[in-house]
Amino acid sequence: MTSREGGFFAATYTHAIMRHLPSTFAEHALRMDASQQVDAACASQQLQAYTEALERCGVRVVTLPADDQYPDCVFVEDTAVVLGQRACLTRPGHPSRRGEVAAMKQALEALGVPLTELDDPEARLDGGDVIFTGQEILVGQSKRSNHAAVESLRRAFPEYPVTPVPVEGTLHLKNVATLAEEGVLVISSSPLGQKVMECIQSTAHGRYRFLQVDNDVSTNVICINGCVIMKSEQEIGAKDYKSLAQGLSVPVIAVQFDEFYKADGCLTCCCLLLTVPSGSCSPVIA
Ligand code: CIR
Repeated sequence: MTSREGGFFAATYTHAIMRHLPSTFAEHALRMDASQQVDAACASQQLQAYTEALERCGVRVVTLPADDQYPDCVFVEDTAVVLGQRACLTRPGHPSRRGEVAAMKQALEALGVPLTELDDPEARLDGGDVIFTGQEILVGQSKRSNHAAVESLRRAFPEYPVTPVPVEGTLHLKNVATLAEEGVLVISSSPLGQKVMECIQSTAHGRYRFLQVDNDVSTNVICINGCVIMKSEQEIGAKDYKSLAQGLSVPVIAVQFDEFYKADGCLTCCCLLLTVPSGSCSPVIA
């Protein structure tokens, strides 16, 4: 549930939607840098550990079947934006990913989640560009997400301000910033991270504390039910690991996710977190 009373934001997630890894993932997932081979078996193990970490944070994980036609379909975050108990389906910026939305639509309907769609056919949006802070919606303006999506989200969620944030040189806004706890954004001290921070400081409606880490790869964390799931020390290095583990006021769980990073996937990208009121789910959804 989410509450805006008195500016307080608390989210209690009940469910996470994930998707199995398609057999086409290692060979055909979209990648900005194809120099490193993806190990599909290792990716499967990492996904299993990730699922267990989500379950430890108290959500029921619903895993949809993979679809080999869509090598990137494991990155479910990009197919919908969830705010409170409502969701808006996206129209992913890369044409090869648009067909992934249908399975998410079906899953959200089965869970009884009220759904809207982007009402402008020109709107392009990946969920990886959207940070809901509880006070407002920050939307990366990247190669994947455009201004028409900002306007569509304003109409879909008129109760929240929507703030565009230019993102250049990386895939999504959440590659350089995520919400870690109420009012706290993790941000990279890279030039892009600093630009994003300055934009949020000067144009956002909310006021945030920025927890700085050295590297973009360290910034993507999952804020879930009073915990943070973050990447392992092996993946992000001792300095950034310590900055996060000591800089946050909530317990952290670390997982290894580097096989997905080779295909530009972050931690947040493999789940869609939801709050489903009890009694609204259909019995069979996956
Ligand atoms: C893509 O290029 O669309 C995928 N290979 C990676 C998507 C990652 N999505 C995310 O972090 N939200």
